[in-house]
Amino acid sequence: MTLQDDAIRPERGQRPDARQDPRLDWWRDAKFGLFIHWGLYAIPAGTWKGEPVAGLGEWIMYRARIPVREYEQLAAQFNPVQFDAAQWVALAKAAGQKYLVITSKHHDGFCLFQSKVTGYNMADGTPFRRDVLKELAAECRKQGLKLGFYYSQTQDWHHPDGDGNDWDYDEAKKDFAGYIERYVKPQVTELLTNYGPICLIWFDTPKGITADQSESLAELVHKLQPDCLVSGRVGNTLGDYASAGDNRIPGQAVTMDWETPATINDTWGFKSYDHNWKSIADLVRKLVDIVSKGGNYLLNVGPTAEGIIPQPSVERLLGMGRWLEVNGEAVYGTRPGPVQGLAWCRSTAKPGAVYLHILDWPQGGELLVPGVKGVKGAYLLGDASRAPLPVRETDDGTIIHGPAAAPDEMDTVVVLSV
Ligand code: FHN
Repeated sequence: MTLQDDAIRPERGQRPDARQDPRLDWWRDAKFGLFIHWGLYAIPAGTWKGEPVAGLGEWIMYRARIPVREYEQLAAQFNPVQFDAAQWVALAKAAGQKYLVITSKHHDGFCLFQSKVTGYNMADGTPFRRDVLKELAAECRKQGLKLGFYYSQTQDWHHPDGDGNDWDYDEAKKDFAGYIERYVKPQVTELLTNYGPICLIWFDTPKGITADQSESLAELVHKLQPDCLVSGRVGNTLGDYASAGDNRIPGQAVTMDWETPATINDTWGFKSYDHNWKSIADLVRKLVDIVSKGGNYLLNVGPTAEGIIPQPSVERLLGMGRWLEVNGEAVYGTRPGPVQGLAWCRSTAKPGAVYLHILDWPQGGELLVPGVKGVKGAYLLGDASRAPLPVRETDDGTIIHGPAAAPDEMDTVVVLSV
């Protein structure tokens, strides 16, 4: 296993002393989480003044250089009457996801939570007048899902001293340090005080944040909730775990705790005309690829302004959940397996078991697995009767005789007792 990979920038890497930290054990076993990007950008949904705006949906304010005074008026229209925290949490559960991370504040500065330092928030600044994070926190507790908050610590296009908005504010006059002290820290404190146990804070786009600033944010999180994890995107290699680039999967197993944040279509925040949906098979294979390399998959949905998770996302998450229902044993709680670097196969492992994930079933069903020896037995995880498959050891590894045709076109899991 390598320590680093191109997909993971060093500054978003893991704090070296976190590598053996037992606070991460639940996260190391969880493997699959739900990311939710939701905010005012769901209202324009990729179109501003009748024109489609290129790029990610949640970046519309930046891409169209929308003045603060204009953009913030969207808050008066944000009334997601269909929002139902119970449904969102139930969807994550049915998908087999073990934690949920939602944008408490994205780069546009709008907050989904009630905050004493700004009225630019869901509970005080919209007709909805509800703290959706409170409702999600209650539901997560009820349904047994861990809850984390995304928080944009560096970029804030609404705050005069936040990073990124050079069309309303003069960058040279910004007091970024003051913004971190008097705005970011009080908000992080609110998030870690008012919503019960929070499993992680997902800081993002560190950009020019200094090492001292990153460190003081990580320290604040750990002081308020010692078990709360900090994402690698707090910057300066000070996260509890590393963050790969968006939708990036390392080429090989990595000796770090790491996660790939990813989209089901192309955008994070809802865009009405982004229909570039990945297939269920593609998503299952990405999950397995990531897990076989030691990572977690944080897969995103972008609800609409009404509070609906788009149906294509729902269908795909439920499809993944159906696959995990049968094959979850080969995903949750596993570590990278001994078979690495093959195009047709991934592997995960637990004490006493190796799980071969066959992505491309060989014609005739004879699996030649290099490098694995001492196999005591083999069966298909999808076979409830656990009928033993013939196994033969060779000089180079092991040959397993499976069914002639692929039992599962997405990924057939063969369990080896070792
Ligand atoms: O700029 C953001 C983007 O909008 C989105 O939130 C992703 C999620 O990983 N993070 C940033 C880009 O890497």
